[in-house]
Amino acid sequence: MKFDKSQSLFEEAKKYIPGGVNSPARAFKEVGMTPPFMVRGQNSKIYDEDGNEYIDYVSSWGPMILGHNNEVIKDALKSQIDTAIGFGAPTAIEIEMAKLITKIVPSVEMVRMVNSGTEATMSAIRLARGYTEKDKIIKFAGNYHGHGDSFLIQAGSGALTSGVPSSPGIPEGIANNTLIANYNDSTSVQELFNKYGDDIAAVILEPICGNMGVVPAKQEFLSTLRKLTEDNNSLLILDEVMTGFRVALSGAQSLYKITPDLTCFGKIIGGGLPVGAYGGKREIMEKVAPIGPIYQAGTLSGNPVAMRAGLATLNTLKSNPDIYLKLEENSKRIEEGFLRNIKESGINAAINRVSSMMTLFFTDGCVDCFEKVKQSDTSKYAKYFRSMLESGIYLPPSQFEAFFVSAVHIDEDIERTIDANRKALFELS
Ligand code: KE4
Repeated sequence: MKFDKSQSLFEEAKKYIPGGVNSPARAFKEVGMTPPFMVRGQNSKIYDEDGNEYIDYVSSWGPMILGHNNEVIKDALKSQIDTAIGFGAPTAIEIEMAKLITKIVPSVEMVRMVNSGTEATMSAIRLARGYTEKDKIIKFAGNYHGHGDSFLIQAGSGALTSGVPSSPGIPEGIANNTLIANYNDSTSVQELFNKYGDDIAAVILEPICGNMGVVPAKQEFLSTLRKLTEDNNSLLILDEVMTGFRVALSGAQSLYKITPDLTCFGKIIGGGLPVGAYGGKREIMEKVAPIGPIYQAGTLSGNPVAMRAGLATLNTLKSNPDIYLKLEENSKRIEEGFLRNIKESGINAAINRVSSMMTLFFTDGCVDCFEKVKQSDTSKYAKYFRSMLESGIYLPPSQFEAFFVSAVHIDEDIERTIDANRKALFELS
C-alpha cells in the first residue's frame, strides 16, 4: 500500500495541530507508522487519501454501529439542516431523545444531553459529589472515562497506549480525591471503603472495559460494587459511553442486570456526531441546574442536528432487534476464525469478546484484569496491526483498545478478515 498523500498531509498537519491529530489515539505512534488520512466511508469500508480501501473495525471508535454513510441517518441530517442547525433554545427533538433514552434504559429516569463522553462522565461525578456531599471517587486502573482531571489517573485508552496513564497538569488536590482500585478485584474496593467509606461519593467503571482492550467485569464484582455503594451511601456510576447501545440495546447494565444510580453515554448515542449524555434516578438528576444547585451547561448540548443523527441511530437499533443477533453471529465468526488461526500458528494470544466489541491480546491465558493486560506484547501487536492494515483491515492502532463489528459487515469482509489474521499471525510465528 502507498501512503504518499497521507504522509505529506501528516507533515502539514503536524505544523498546526499537536502531533498532527485532534485526538492522540489517532496518531499511530505505537504502531510505528503514519496514520492514513481518511476521506470517504461507505457501509463497512473506509477509503484514505491515497485511494486505499479498508474494512473498518475502528468504527469512529464505536459510533458507526450502522456503518458509514447510513441512508437513514443521512436523510435525517438533510431534513434537519434544511430547516435549521441550532438555536441555543429548547426544541421538541430534545424531548424525543430524552424520552427514547429513558424508554431504552429503564435505570435512566431523567437525562441531560452533553457533547462528549468526557462531558458526560465529568458531569456525573460532579453530580455525585454534590448529591452525596462527599469528595472522593473510586475508579479502576486501566479504565478510561475521558480526559477530565479526576480521571487521568492510571487511565486506559490513549493515555495508557502513550505510556502516560497519569497525566501531568492535574493538581494534587484533585488527584488525591481519585482513589484507584483493581478491576475485577472486589477486595481492593472493599479496602478503600473501609478506609474512606464516609467520603466516597461514587464508584465509576466501564461495566465491560474497552479501554485496556476488552475486559468484561465479572458478575460477582459488579454485584459487590452495587452492594458496597448502597451500604456506604455512595453512587454507582456506569460509564457506558462505549457499551451503551453496543453490547445490547439497553447496554451492559441489561446484560448484568445491575441498576446503577447514574449512567454515562456517548459514541453511538450521537450516530457519529458529537453527543454525550448522563442520566439516572430522578431524585439525583433533579439536583442538576437549573432545578437544582449543581451546575452543568453546554452551548451545543441537545443540538438539533446531532439529535437527529442520534435519534435515527437509536430508533433504527430499537426497531430492528435482529441487528444484535447479526452482530453476535458475525462477531462470533470472527472470534472463532481468529482462535483457529491462533491455535494453528502457535502464537501466544487470547481473545476477549462481548457482542461486537473484542480485542486480540498478545499474551496467553485468561485476560481478566489490568495486570494481565499489561503483560501483552505491544511490539507484536504493532507488527500484527501493520500486517492487517497492509491486507486492508483497519484495526485500532493500539493493543489497549476494542475493535468493533458493525451491522453492515458482510460475509466477504469476515472471510477476508480471518484470512488476513491468519497471514499476520503466521508472519509472527
Ligand atoms: P469522548 O470524550 O472521547 O467522547 O469519550 C470519552 C470516553 C469515556 N468513556 C469511555 C468508556 C470511552 O471509551 C471514552 C472514549 N473512548 C476513546 C477510545 N477508547 C475515544 C478515542 C479517542 O480518545 O480519540
